[in-house]
Amino acid sequence: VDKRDARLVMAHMYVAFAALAIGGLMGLLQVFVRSGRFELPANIGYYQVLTVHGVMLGLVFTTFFILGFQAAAVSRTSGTFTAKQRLTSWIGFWIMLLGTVMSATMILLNEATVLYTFYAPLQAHWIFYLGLTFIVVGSWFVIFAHMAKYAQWRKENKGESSPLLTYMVVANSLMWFVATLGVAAEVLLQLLPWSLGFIERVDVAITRTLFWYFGHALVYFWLLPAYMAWYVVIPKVIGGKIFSDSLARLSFILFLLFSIPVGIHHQLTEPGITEFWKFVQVVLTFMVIIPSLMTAFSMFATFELRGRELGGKGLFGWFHKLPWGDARFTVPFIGMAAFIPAGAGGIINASHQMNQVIHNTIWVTGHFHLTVATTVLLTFFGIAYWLIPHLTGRVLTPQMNKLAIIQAFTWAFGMTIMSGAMHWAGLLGAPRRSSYSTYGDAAQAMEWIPYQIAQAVGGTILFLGIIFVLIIFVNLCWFAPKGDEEFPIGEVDKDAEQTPKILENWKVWITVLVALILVAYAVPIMDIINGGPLGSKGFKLW
Ligand code: HAS
Repeated sequence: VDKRDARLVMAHMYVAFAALAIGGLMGLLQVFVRSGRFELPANIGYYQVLTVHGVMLGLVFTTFFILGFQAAAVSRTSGTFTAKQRLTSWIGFWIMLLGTVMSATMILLNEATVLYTFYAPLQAHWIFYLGLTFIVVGSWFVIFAHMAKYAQWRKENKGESSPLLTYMVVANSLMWFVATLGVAAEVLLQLLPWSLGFIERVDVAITRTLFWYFGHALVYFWLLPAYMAWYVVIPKVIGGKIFSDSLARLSFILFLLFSIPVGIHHQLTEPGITEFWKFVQVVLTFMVIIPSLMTAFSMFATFELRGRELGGKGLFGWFHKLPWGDARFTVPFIGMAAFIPAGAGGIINASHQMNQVIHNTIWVTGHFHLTVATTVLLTFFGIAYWLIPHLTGRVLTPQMNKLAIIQAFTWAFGMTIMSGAMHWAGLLGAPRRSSYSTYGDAAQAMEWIPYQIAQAVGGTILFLGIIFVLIIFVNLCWFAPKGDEEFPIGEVDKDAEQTPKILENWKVWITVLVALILVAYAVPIMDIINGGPLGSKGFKLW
């Protein structure tokens, strides 16, 4: 990656890792409070801490890390940005940073204790919402710059299939753009005018529906950069080949199509949306599981082919041949392994009837700590261990490599305890997003206490993991020895099929995407606007 592009990417990384440090500390405070053994100072509220934790990690760390990584990916595979593209990216970066400072200040002043989902009826200071608008608008500048580079590449290489990593960035960016239109509408048409006193009331169901239209795609915006590393980087790190270029592209297209028209699976217990539309979106949710199953298949194939190439015999002999001592592989691998139970949990959540059992319980918190806070996060750490030194002109030393592997095992251990306890307590009915309470010593609530203590133990181990990763980050930025660290890009297996041209025909996919969104959302939103299916005319099915 060119030095000028490297500076741009590193700017994103500094913000991301600062957010990780703050958000991680807030996580530690939270598990302590919920254990019932610790009280926050009187002037700091539990929900304020929870908001900082969710916003810093779920929104700020992820967005800055992802956009930085995607910039590096495009620059590495499609060529250095032009001055105009780089400037657009920088403008986007500064707008996002300004928005982050505005929103974070309001949370710290306790003027925006609305959690990371920030929908009504909770209301924040208008500066918080304006800050969020800046984050979204800034991100548009950044992704437009990346897409401009892609368009330039295609113009200069007519008829050729674009570099796989750039293609993946474009798919994720398109998904982000279409999804953020929902949250932009929520903030600009409802929350911002409401907080400024221009309108007296907002429709809570609309704000939630618009939020989840964006919110579920948001989770795949986090996941897809991890998949980019799994498909393109990991094969090179293990010395193997990409199993299939077409399969990788197809799975990204399926994510583009099915990530958005599924948000109602977060609202399965809500009145105001009929069972029929909930059913439609549950079916579409099951469609979005398919590209993850394809990814699992592809990864297993890559690993097995490489392991056998290295002489692995028998059913599982190939498994031992993989480079377990290399943090660039082992750290994301632990993330992949975590995605097996994490994904199974997601399928439970999406199954309408089972959702009634777990919805709004701490099971859901357990689910997303396995998905985003383990699968995605460990993969991002694995990326940072080669990307940061690549950009700073340093190398990952054997000591840091060892610490990185220890970090990942520490993380997996802490998370098994914390997330395991969350899942179990959720099945016993423990609510999510609640401070410590024994609910008048109710027998049911007393059952949750041991699990809450387990969460505090797991959370403390996780915090240790954050300290390790911050040590490695600082080392790779400023102290590691100078040298050349590779930006690994895999090659496609020679036996793989030719990639069909249709996969790069965005007009087709955007049309299908818009059609799916209209099918999934037009009627539910009209229903809510017209007073809802539970309105005065009585309950109608659709
Ligand atoms: Fe989820 C709630 C359904 C995936 C994040 N999810 C959440 C929330 C978050 C979140 C943050 O349907 C809470 C939001 C809130 O604050 O309220 N989720 C799913 C489904 C999937 C899924 C069906 N979620 C994710 C991912 C996330 C994420 C990914 C973040 C990155 N989720 C739900 C539902 C809810 C929900 C409901 C609402 C619950 C409620 O009622 O509130 C699927 O995408 C999962 C598919 C995944 C798989 C796994 C494939 C496995 C792979 C690994 C292969 C491993 C290898 C290694 C090769 C089918 C790819 C080999 C290993 C060896 C050990 C040999």
